[in-house]
Amino acid sequence: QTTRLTVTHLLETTPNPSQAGADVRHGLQQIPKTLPAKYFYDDRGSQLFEQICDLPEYYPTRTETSILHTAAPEIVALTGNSELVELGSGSSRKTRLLLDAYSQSLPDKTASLIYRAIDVSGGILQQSAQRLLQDYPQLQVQGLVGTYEEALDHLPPTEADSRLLLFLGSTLGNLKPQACQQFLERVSQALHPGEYFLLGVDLVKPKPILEAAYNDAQGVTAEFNLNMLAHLNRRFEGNFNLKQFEHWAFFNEKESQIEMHLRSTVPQSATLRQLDLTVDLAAGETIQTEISRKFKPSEIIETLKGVKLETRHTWQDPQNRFAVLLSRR
Ligand code: AVJ
Repeated sequence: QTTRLTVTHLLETTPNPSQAGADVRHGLQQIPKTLPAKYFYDDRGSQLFEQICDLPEYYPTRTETSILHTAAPEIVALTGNSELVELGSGSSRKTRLLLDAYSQSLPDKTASLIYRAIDVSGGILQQSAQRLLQDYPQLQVQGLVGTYEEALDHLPPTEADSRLLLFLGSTLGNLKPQACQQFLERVSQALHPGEYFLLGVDLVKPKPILEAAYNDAQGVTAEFNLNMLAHLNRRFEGNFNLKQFEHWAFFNEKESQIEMHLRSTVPQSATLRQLDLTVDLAAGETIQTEISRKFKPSEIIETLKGVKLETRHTWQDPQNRFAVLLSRR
């Protein structure tokens, strides 16, 4: 039997390890202080995120899943024999809907389906890949542990007729407009003409619904937010005292984005020894840990068009909470 799983660690092959944490240093020296959202996702953070996805208040995952349930056979019909590449694969739970549809379209039992999963969290990647192999006998999985940028630069040539690049869950919303534009340019460059991009985005909606989704009653989102400091403590020999911070999330209507912050409840300082960095915080001072932009479909279609990605189909739920767009390079 051939090997059906390979996992490559891009982080460990980063040419310049002295750059590690440069983004943390930069963010903590900004006014106001910020931290990159990707630091949510150590193995513990990815687990907490999975819990968030099941919360009653957190509608995006459930809504996108229901959209994909309907859309999957249509996506297969539109894209044909494609390998799947996913940025931020996590548990790959939603991907299964596509794998189901693609598996059914394979010509015979000897044909194979290729799935390249990219995630910064090696633990969740390994675990999800193993589960997929048990459930999909014709599947070959390549795991790439690394950031989106690293992965887009390391995409191997396609073995199938085409490629479908997945970017689900509205992770695009974590990027400010300029970074978003640059990221999509990179996506477009990574695709050959005729290949596809499937994008899931959360849509603008009334503030109470949005704010409830990021302030759940069980406090899982608060724990997820605070875990970023625990991650930094582990990763960079830090001493952030999690008890002296509180979760703060609100919808900024002007920017059309949820903002998550960690608010210092006392005057304090913390050191990240490995970065040789000490940060001082006043009582009430905040560190922004995430923006989660909420989009209008027309605006996204325009942005995609600007980077040569032509939207072929848009699916939305009946309440227009979330949209899934299929674009072609
Ligand atoms: C995975 C980035 C889309 O912004 O809704 C969930 C992350 N943060 N609850 C989002 C998140 C707080 C999520 N994204």
